[in-house]
Amino acid sequence: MSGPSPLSAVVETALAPYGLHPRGVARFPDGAGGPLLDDGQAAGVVLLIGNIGGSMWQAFSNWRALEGNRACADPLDHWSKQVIGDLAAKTGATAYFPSDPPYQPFQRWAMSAEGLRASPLGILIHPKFGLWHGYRGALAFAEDIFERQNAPASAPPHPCDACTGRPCLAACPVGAVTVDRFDVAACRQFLASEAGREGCMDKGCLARAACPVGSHYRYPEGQLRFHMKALVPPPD
Ligand code: B12
Ligand code: SF4
Ligand code: SF4
Repeated sequence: MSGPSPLSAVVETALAPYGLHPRGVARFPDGAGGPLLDDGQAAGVVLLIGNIGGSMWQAFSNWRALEGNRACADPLDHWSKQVIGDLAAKTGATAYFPSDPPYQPFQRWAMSAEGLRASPLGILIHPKFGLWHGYRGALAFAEDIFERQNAPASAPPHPCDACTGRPCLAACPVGAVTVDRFDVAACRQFLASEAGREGCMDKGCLARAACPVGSHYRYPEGQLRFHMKALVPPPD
């Protein structure tokens, strides 16, 4: 197995205090299919950055508790842009963020980088971290400057293929999660009800919680509530 390239090590070390992790490299030979860099060139490579379980929650909460940050709208996006934007400036990368329109295909990049596949909830499932991981940004570079890890003999196992009973599908109180689609309207309607406020809004998505894979990485309660709040659009 080859060791990390110097840039991988720089990125990993810089992200560690924030509880963020490099989450694999998506490659675009000859720039085909990749995003554009700040200088208009096509990117050759994108390094994904994200959280694993509650890894970022303490650092983010500490930042959010500071006087000047308490009233910040979209605080997690703001924090991610500070941390990952700084790193982009230091490494000469173009930074991309998942919530910025036009939406970049973060999930497609992650599928290519780590061989992950989607669960019935639409969230990509990781064989070890289950549904408890997300993406906070990505660094795009012109050249493929990351060392290639030895390719695994086969794609990582997709946990949903071997899942008996698929408990995530049965756990949603309003049947919003099906194999074919995630019914956003039904989910949001339930979240606005009293049962929804006491259930998913307070404890996190019951369908996500029902998945047995990576339960050790389940988000802490504060993080679960934070993400659920973000799922409900503000009243008009
Ligand atoms: C719009 C959006 C939503 C919309 C979905 C509307 C819809 N039906 O399409 C809403 C607001 C409902 C939503 C909800 C959630 N989302 Co969302 N969402 C996005 C966002 C910002 C853009 C998706 C997109 O259009 N991409 C553009 C296309 C071109 O990219 P793509 O990779 O080629 O396309 C993939 C997705 O579109 C995906 N997809 C299609 N339909 C749906 C539906 C859902 C619910 C999801 C999650 C994905 C998904 O399939 C495509 C192929 O893989 C992405 C970030 C991003 N930039 O990708 C996050 C993202 C997909 N969401 C994410 C998450 C975690 C959630 C929630 C779980 C948030 C929460 N509350 O905790 C919920 C799911 C609710 C639940 N019950 O589980 C994560 C997924 C991480 C992962 N491990 O895969 C992402 C990547 C954001 C992140 N910061 O990590 N989301
Ligand atoms: S409960 Fe089963 S089908 Fe659902 S996400 Fe988890 S492994 Fe996949
Ligand atoms: S948040 Fe609640 S209503 Fe929405 S999909 Fe998850 S379990 Fe269903």
